[in-house]
Amino acid sequence: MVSWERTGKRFLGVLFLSFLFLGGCSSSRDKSMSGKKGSAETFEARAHVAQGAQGNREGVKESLRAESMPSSSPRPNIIFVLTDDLAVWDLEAMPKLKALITDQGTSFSNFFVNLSQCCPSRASILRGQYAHNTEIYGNYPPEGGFQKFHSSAKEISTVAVWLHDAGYRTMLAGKYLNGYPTKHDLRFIPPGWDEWYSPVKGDAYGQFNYTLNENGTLVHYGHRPKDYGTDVYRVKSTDFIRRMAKEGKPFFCYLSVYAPHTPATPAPRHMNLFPDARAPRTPNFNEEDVSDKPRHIRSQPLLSAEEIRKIDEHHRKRLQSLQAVDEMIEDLLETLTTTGQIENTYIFFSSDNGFHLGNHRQFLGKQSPYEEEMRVPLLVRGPGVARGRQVDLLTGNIDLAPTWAELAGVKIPDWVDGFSLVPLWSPRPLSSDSWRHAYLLQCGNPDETGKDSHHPIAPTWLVDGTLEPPDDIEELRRAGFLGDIPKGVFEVPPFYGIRTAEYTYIEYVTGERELYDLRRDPYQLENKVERVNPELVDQLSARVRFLKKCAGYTCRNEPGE
Ligand SMILES: [Ca+2]
Ligand SMILES: [Ca+2]
Repeated sequence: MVSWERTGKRFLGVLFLSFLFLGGCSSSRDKSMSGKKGSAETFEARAHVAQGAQGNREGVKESLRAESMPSSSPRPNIIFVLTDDLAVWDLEAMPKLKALITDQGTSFSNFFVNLSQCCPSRASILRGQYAHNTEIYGNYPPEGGFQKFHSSAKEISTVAVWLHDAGYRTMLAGKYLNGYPTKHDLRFIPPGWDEWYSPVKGDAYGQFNYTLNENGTLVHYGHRPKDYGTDVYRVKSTDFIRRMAKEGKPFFCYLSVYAPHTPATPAPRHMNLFPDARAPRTPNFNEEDVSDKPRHIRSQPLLSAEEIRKIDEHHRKRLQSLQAVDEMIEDLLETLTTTGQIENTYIFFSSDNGFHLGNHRQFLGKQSPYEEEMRVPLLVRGPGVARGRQVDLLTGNIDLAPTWAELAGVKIPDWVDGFSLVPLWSPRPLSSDSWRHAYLLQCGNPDETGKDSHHPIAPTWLVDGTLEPPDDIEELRRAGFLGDIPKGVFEVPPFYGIRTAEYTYIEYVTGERELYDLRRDPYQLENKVERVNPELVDQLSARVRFLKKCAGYTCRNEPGE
């Protein structure tokens, strides 16, 4: 039997950041940095990419646009299916998604989130910015949450607003931002959304017994099979598609399901599937030797047999909960076909963050800088999208909004940090020389971290049960951990770092660092930071320092590449 405390530590460790001391990161910038072309030529090419979508330059990107989107075509529809906490390996349990999207389009094999947590990632998706520019570093105020996004006026300019203002009909079904809405205004609809179906009360994460704000009207869903959340969001979306097809309006459908987030409730019809499934036993599962790792990992004992049993059980529920999403994909495609929209619609599939299941001795959760948490799938199908192509350039959640803006023919605001991905799936894709060479990774807000050693538990108004449950707190509630959070728990200290084609390099506020040579060590088993040439560490550190302060143009133009 696993002790409450042990399990509690595991949950808390992966779910909460803490406010620790800011470690000093000092190293001088090295001009040789990436070893790639470091010339004005590359800079120019990158500037070109950055500005191509604004339509004020001609060249490669513009010609690619012309090829992929003939100007005589009507503006394309865009559907975004956003799962919650889905990890790359979960796709193996989604055969319809593979047949209908992956095999018919382009998949991005190195697509990362900047911060592996729900609200920060979703804010980055909506605005095309890293967390230091959305200023959403967590799921709860004061670091983040819906309230901060709303009160800091970040909502005034999201991709929904851009597309709406350009004549698109925009619709969101499912999860918006953690902490939405305020209890003073359950009917609030953020700017830019023409249609809105998002939970405001009850147990949306549990998929039953919740209330949706449906365009300003509160509608309760109970515990009948047809109240199952994923199915409800599916019906809202297919109905929206049918109506838009009749009206002849281009549409943007943001379909944000809760699967496979904890508690990973499957639809009743899927409850008995995958009876023998086990969490992937990757080489880093229950990592044998963690002497190379930072203290918060090093201090974890090996997972017990009982903990591994729980991990496998949770994995089965996650896969079961994804079956309704897989069916939803089929229904979306069928609806697009019967309404004549399939040839003019882009479908994107992704996740807001990855998930670990026993990797590096971590029980269940996210937030760490490892591949299982930071890498998520991005699958795209649509007009002009190469079939069966895999793109391995570094891409991420800040690239979605500019991509959709370009597809819609909308000017991308200069402050957007990400790139449009459109050139990457075109017949003549960009070379790696003209693309980014590093993606910023982080947990929390390391540069503003205070001297207090522990992250505060969410304010009581967030856990009073009357609002959409913020996900992490809900996980704790279900696990029976609310009300008595132990001190001194396993925490992921805030960090900044980068993912390049070759390396993951991380600097924690504790002063600890991690460096993995991904070509030789894709499972991140050997932290090499003390064993490589210090010049390499200096170079990577300088790149972290640059990217963590970047904004707009500078994020798209890292010098020295
Ligand atoms: Ca999530
Ligand atoms: Ca190791």
